Amino acid sequence: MNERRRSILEALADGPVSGPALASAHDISRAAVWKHIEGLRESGFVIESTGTGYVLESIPEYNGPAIEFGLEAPFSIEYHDSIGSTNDRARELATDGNADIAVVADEQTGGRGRLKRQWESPSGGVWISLVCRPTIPPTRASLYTLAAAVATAKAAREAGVDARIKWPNDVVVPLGDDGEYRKLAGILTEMEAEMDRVSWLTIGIGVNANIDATAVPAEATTIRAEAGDVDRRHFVQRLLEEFQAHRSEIDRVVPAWRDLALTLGQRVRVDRPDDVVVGEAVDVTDSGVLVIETDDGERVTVAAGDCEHLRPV
Ligand code: BT5
Repeated sequence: MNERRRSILEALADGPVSGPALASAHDISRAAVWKHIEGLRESGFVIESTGTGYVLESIPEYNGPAIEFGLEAPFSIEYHDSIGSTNDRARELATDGNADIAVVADEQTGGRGRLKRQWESPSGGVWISLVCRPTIPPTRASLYTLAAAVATAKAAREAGVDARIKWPNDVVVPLGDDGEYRKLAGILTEMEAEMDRVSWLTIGIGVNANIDATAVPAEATTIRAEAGDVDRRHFVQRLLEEFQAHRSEIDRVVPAWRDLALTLGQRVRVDRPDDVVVGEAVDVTDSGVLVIETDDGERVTVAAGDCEHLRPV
């Protein structure tokens, strides 16, 4: 939504406000005001014309302009009812030079996890990919993924779910006290970079929101199952606002991540491409690398891999 349309919408929300008053406040013609009102109506905003002017009666439940309206983060929203994968669309936008766009879909027909795994993405979930162009070296890129995990966990906690983070970036709900969990959300970050500089990042976030638990794998859970349905428009706004707060103060990310971590203190097994590390997860470094103390007392750092929580020995 462009700035003028957003400003007209804000005036309507505080309305009634007359066409001539809108025209003079925005320094545009009455015909141009009418065009904006019609455009907003086409996007699903219900705008009544009363004797004293226009007034906003309701906003659409979940689409691009609805998410942008009231959003306090500098992202524009590209919304799709159905798409193959929001990450694929985000990649196209990134390679075309765009930044700070969030691609949002109600349903994905080809949702992807890491290593080309399938990601179930039925209608009712929050499937979103952020296009970012931070001026950082590739070694700092994982902080953006951790920021997305923190933002997702915080938004889920506000929705009433006991969301925690499993290293590096799964948002999970604990089952009891021994490190077991069900997965609520996953994150898939892709990037293009040179040796010393990131060109772009696409951060794909999949949250099982208003979905029956039977529509996701058995070891997963949904916001519906944990806390009842969530207002997805508000959820996405809060997620983007928290992401913005953390990326603009990137040094806050790891402390915030630690506060939400379920993995620290757990016995873990991390599968790396060429070996396996087993031990206690004792810390994450300032760049998001996991520190594991193995059974023979050695400290091993792990930058990436599949992490499994094990039962204590
Ligand atoms: C992830 O992969 O956890 C990253 C998932 C990222 C999905 C988002 S949705 C928006 C954007 N567009 C995309 O196409 N992708 C991103 P990974 O850690 O590899 O986990 C994948 C595994 O989780 C699968 O092999 C299944 O076992 C399981 N899984 C599949 N669908 C699931 C779901 N909806 N909820 C929980 N687990 C699921």
